[in-house]
Amino acid sequence: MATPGPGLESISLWIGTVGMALGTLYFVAQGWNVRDPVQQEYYIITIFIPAIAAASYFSMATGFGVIYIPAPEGFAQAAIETVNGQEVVKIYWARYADWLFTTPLLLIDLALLAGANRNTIATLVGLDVFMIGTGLAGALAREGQVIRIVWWAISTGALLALLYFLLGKLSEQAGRQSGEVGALFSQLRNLTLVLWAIYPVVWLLGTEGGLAFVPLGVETAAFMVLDLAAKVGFGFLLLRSREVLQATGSARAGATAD
Ligand code: RET
Repeated sequence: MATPGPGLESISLWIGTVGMALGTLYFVAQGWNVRDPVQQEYYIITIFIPAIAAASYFSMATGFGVIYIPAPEGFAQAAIETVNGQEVVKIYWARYADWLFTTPLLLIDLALLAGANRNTIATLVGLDVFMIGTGLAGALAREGQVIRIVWWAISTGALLALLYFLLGKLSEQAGRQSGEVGALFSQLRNLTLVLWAIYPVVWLLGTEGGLAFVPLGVETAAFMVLDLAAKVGFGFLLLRSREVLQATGSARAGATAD
């Protein structure tokens, strides 16, 4: 019962597992001979991102990262399954465990590139953890569809504040970096803005929102593609420019507290 059956859902979870594992191995191989401590910092952070996701995807593919909750009031019939005569909704909780750790790590990568100060980093990470935490509350809430969507709105509010901060404060701090660091920052920031904004839409239209406009298989595939792009795609773009990464270290060494 707990293992996802064959089909798009299961295939997506296995592609996610293998893709994240290959991404991890690729970053490890690429970073093996890196001796510069500033570059190493980026490798350490960026290697853990797909590594954590690979574990999370493996847990979902094998049925551990799944929980069935009683069908909340107001849910579309298409989002509901009947298991042992009970109406339930299948929720992949392991996604949130993954995101809770990996999204702050992605933001720390961006913040390091931008040469951000501690307060900026703390604000970004705080908003992010709040966003994932309230998203998890929404995913597990049994009090009815309306309550779940209120959780979604709270979480999306945190996302909007976070994206506003990325565009404002963090970009301003990145603007003080050299031209090529600034260009890499802008590229990764734009990728983040676009990809992150799609997550709440998939959630709302998929099973979690109870609307079930998008079936669970399609939703699982969509999250898998987004996760691979936001983690492995992001890491690939970041780590391929070693000279740029190194330049951020000399800028940081020369920077005074701001
Ligand atoms: C949730 C719940 C509903 C509201 C919002 C959400 C945002 C999720 C985001 C996730 C980003 C994940 C990434 C994973 C890395 O690969 C939790 C779906 C706003 C933005 C980038």
